[in-house]
Amino acid sequence: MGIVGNLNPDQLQFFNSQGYLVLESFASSEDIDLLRKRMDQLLDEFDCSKSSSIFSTTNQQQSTDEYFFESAEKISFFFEEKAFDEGGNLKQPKQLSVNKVGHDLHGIDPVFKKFSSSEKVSGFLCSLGYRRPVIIQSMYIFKQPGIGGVVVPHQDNSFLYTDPPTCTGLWLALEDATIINGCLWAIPGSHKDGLVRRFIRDENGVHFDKPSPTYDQKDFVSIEVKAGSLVIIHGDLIHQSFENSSSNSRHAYSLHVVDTDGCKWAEDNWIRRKVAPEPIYVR
Ligand SMILES: O=C(O)CCC(=O)C(=O)O
Repeated sequence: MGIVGNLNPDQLQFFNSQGYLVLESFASSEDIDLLRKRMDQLLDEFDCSKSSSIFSTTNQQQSTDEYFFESAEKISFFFEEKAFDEGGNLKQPKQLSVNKVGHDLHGIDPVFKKFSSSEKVSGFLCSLGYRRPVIIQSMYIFKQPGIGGVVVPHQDNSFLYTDPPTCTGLWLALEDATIINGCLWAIPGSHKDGLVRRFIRDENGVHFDKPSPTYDQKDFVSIEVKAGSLVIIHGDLIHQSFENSSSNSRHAYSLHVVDTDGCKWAEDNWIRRKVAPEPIYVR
């Protein structure tokens, strides 16, 4: 079957000028139900006595360990920083303690794989000009009630660099995302200023090659969306999310896509896969 782009000119124009685009009702309530129920099962099966890896964007260097590196080709569980008491025990059930699950749900789990490689997704990647796109990582993000951690301002191209940069984030709301429960925020148009810094993996672990600039919070706009909406995020767009101090979670499924035609994957990215990911399509 031929590949036809499914973004209209107005949508493309918005994406090109603002650096993001919201596709409302992208996923049906059945899609959402399937993904959420599957995650419930994965969490039930997860033995949290065997891992206590934390995910933190404020303390990324210290919390990046072998468990994190190996997660590139696994389904791995990362806890919220505030999930533990002083004795190192979970303060609440594991279901309310996990920050995210990643980074190969799309490659390993049949339910997540089916959604991730669906024609809905490939259609707009085609509109965005991808020639041989691969999903390079996936994350189920919980933003847990009360303890859901902040995600500091960043650009996705910093973490998943190709030369030239080709990363796009696809962020699917599995619950309504609001200012109250920690929705995404972005600086519209910031993708036009290019990539600020890179997250490098070397023999000593990981580090950023430059310090983070200081951002003026007044420049960010909130991206409040209903469950089922997909937010397409340009790889150079500065975006963030705040802590969730509300009593409602804010689940999301996030995919990151890069091209593998016409660009080169950087060997010093944190992800080093033994098995190259399959393209979603080849143009
Ligand atoms: O879900 C969030 O709060 C942030 C996600 C994000 O920044 C990303 O997927 O690139």
